[in-house]
Amino acid sequence: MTRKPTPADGFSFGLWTVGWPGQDQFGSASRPDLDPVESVHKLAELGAAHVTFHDDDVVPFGSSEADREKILERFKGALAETGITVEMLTTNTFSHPIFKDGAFTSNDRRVRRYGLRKVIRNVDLAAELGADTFVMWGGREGAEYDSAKDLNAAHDRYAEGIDTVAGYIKEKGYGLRIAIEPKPNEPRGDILLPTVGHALGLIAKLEHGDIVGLNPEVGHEQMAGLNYTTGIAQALWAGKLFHIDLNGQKSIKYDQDLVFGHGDLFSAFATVDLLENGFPGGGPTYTGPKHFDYKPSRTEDKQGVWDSAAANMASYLLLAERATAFRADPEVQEALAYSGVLELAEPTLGEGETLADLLADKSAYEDLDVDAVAERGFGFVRLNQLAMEHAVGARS
Ligand code: GLT
Ligand code: MN
Ligand code: MN
Repeated sequence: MTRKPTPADGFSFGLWTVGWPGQDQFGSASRPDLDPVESVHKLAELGAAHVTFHDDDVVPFGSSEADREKILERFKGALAETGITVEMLTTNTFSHPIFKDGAFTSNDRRVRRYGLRKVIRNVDLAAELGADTFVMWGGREGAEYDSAKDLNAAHDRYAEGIDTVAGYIKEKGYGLRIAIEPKPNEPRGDILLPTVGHALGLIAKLEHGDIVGLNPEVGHEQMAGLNYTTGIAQALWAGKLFHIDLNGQKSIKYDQDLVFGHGDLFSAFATVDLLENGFPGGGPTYTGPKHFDYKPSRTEDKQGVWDSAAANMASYLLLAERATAFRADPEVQEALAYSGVLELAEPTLGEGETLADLLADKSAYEDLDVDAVAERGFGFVRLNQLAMEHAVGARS
C-alpha cells in the first residue's frame, strides 16, 4: 500500500484511456461508453490533477457548431467543479476513414488540407483551455508497402504540417508547445517517426523547431526493442522532453498499453528514478505532468476501470519511494563512485586543454599501460543488484 495521490503529484490521464470501451480487432466493446464529465469527476476523486483528450473524445466527430459549444460548456463545468485542469490536447487524425492514408502525409492533398484545418481548430481549443502541450501522434502517417509512399516527399509534408501549426501557435502568441509522439507500427505497418531518435532528427530540420519536442510513450519505444529510459534521457539532454506517456508493455509485440509498472517493472523503476531524481551527475530534469496513456484491459468492468486508473498512480508512487531510497543508500553512493558513474560528468579534455595538448600528452597514449587500465572492473552488476533490491523493497 502507498499513500493516496494528490493533485500536487501532477498525475494526468487521457480521457481516451479510462474511456476505452474495449473494442478491438477481434471483438466489440466490452463496456458501455463513459461520459467524459463522469471521468473528470472520478479521476479527481482518485487524486489526479489533469486530464488530456483528443478533440473527438469530448465532442463527437461531425457535431454541429451549436452542439460543440454546448458540450464544451458542460465539460468546462466539470473542470471548474473538480479543479481538474487540461494540460495537453491532441487531435484525432486517425479514426475517420478519411485519414486511412494519414493526415499530414496522406498522398491525397485534400486530406492533408483537411487534416491541417482539424488540427488548427484544436490548437485554438487547447489555448482556450489553458493547455501547455499539444501532442501529435501520427498513427496513420505511414504505409504498409514501400512502393506506396514517396518517402522524401512524406518527410517534407510532415515537416510542412508541423511547421505550419508551430508558426500559427507563435503568430497567435499561444503558450503552447508541440510534442511529437513516436511509434514504430500499429495501426500502419510502418509509421513515420518510429522512435524518439527519428523524431529528434526531424525536429532539428524544422523552421519552428524551438517549440517542438517529444511525447515518448513507454510501450512504443519498447515495441521497437528500445530502452525507454535511454530514449527520454536523450530527449532531456536535447531539451526536448516536453511530455511523457507512461504505461506498460511486455516485449516486442502489439501495443499493449498496460498499467504503468505492469510491463517491464525494472525498466519502470529506472524511468521513475530518472524522472524523480534526475541524472546522477546533474543536468536537465523533467518537471511536466506524469501522464498515463494506458487501456483498462477488455476483461475489466467499470470498477476495474477505476481500479486500473488508481493502479497507475500507485505504481508510480511506490517506485518513486523505492528510487528515493536507492539514491539515499550510502552503499549505493559508494557503488556509484566505484563504477565511475559520477566520473563521467568530468569533461574528457581538461579545462583550457586543446586537442594539441592531448596529442602532446604522452601519459594519455604512448606511456599509458593499456593492460593495467584494462584490468579495471566496473562493478556494474553489484550496482544493478542494489537497484534491484531497492526496486523490490528488500532494502530501505
Ligand atoms: C492513441 C495512441 C496513443 C496516443 C494518443 C494521442 S491516441 O490512443 O495509441 O499512444 O498517445 O493521439
Ligand atoms: Mn500505446
Ligand atoms: Mn500515447
